[in-house]
Amino acid sequence: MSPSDEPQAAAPSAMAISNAARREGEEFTHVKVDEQARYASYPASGVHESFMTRSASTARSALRLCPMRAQTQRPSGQRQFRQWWIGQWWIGQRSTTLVSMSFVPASTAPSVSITGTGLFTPDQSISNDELVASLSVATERWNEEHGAEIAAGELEERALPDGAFIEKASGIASRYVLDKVGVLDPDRMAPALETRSEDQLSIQAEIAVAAIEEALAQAGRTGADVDAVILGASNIQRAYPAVAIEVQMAIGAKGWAYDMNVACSSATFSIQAAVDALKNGTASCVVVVNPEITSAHNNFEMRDFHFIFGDACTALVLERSDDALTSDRWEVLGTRLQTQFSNNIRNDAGFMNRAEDAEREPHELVFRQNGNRVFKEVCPMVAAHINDHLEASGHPAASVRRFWLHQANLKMNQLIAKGVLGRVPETDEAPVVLDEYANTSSAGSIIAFHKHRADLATGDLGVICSFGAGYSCGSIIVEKA
Ligand code: CO8
Repeated sequence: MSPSDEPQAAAPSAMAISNAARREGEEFTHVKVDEQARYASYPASGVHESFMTRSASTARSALRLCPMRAQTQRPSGQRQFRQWWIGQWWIGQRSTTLVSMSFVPASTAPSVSITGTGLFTPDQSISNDELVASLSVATERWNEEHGAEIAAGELEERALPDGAFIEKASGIASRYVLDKVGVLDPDRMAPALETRSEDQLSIQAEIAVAAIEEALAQAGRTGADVDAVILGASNIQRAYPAVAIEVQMAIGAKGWAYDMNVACSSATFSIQAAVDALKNGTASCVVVVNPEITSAHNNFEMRDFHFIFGDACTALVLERSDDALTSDRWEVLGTRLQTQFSNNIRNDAGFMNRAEDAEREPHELVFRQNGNRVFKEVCPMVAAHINDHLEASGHPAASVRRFWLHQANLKMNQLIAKGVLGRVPETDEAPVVLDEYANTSSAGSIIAFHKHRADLATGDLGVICSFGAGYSCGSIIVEKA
């Protein structure tokens, strides 16, 4: 008898699940068996493995285990997943259901929702053509200035940038920056940002407040309702005091605030921290804010990097679902983070620079990467990450209506979505903002979520996913309430 001939274990009825749930001491008002998860996989390791072993002497007998999941809803409205295994033993055509194994205890932590999003977009934008024109001038000057070393073979001549390459290789057409004039000045190649005094709001705090105001308005909240601010970004304006604490003061929030940095994954990592704080009761209304001033640490002098990044700031309000004032609420069904060390994206600027024996090359103190290797290594990592997260949460990829992916490279996003869905995604399934915004580091996936969620309906599932330096990867499964 081949595995495909084996009879399938019968799905327990909703009534049976309900009864079993009651035996666990819980009351459920609604039980829905997730049919698509029924035979999705077999246990390959751990305690269940021994049950899978067939008897060598009785080829016509076998034991089969099926993973089962049910979505349940408590009288309070809180929804969650229950998992268990059902076993079936059969000899020839006769089968007996043997076990309905124990429930995995479901979390009793409260449900958490995203109740507002905000976006700050600088008012200055640079097209690929403008960027290429400026770098071409700078490159020709550099080659001229270093003509002798180039002729002596001590330095390599720098190649000119190409606008057609940029759009084809990355999908980026333009980017917003805080200061266009400084970036495009061939003698400067960096934004000209004012140095502010201690009694002025810092630039990073200022753009954070702008995004937060929009997010709070959506949530029907004011700064006085907030009792935690988590500021995540790929570079923070200063070492201390935390910019998050400055933002906390500026919006009139209570509680606590801190900065954190996981590069492009700073938003999803901050979301998980916010969700944890809300679930464990250490905060009741959390603002996550991602002010990315990438233009201040991008290398506009190198054609490999000059086109990649743009500035923007996103903000999210997270609250316990029961506390939400808005009906436009996105319940967080699960969060998952992953890191794996790599030198392929690196910036060595830091407080140790002035104490180091050897002076570092200027290009080491801004963004640099081996983009091709990042592309090849990160795409499979992220697709596997999302697949594992969805499977563990009981949501088949086909049930996900939208993926709000990190916005680094269009081809990367298509490859990742294909690795999850098994087909090329429709534009609608993995919306793109990088054509207009370029890579805004941690803000990218949240810009996509902010701009492309209004059309989804109650019950629609989505995944916010970031990835980048570290390597790091974070996914947040959300459901429109
Ligand atoms: N114009 C013309 N030619 C160019 C240009 C250009 N602008 N740039 C590169 N080339 C050339 C290269 O020199 C190379 O030439 P040759 O073959 O002679 O050596 C050729 O084009 C091909 O280069 P690549 O193989 O590098 O080209 P790819 O097809 O790989 O495309 C990309 C390059 C677009 C960079 C692509 O590799 C990519 O997008 N990779 C993924 C990158 C990524 O996602 N990185 C994540 C970084 S974001 C992050 O983690 C946050 C960090 C913190 C934020 C920092 C803010 C500043």
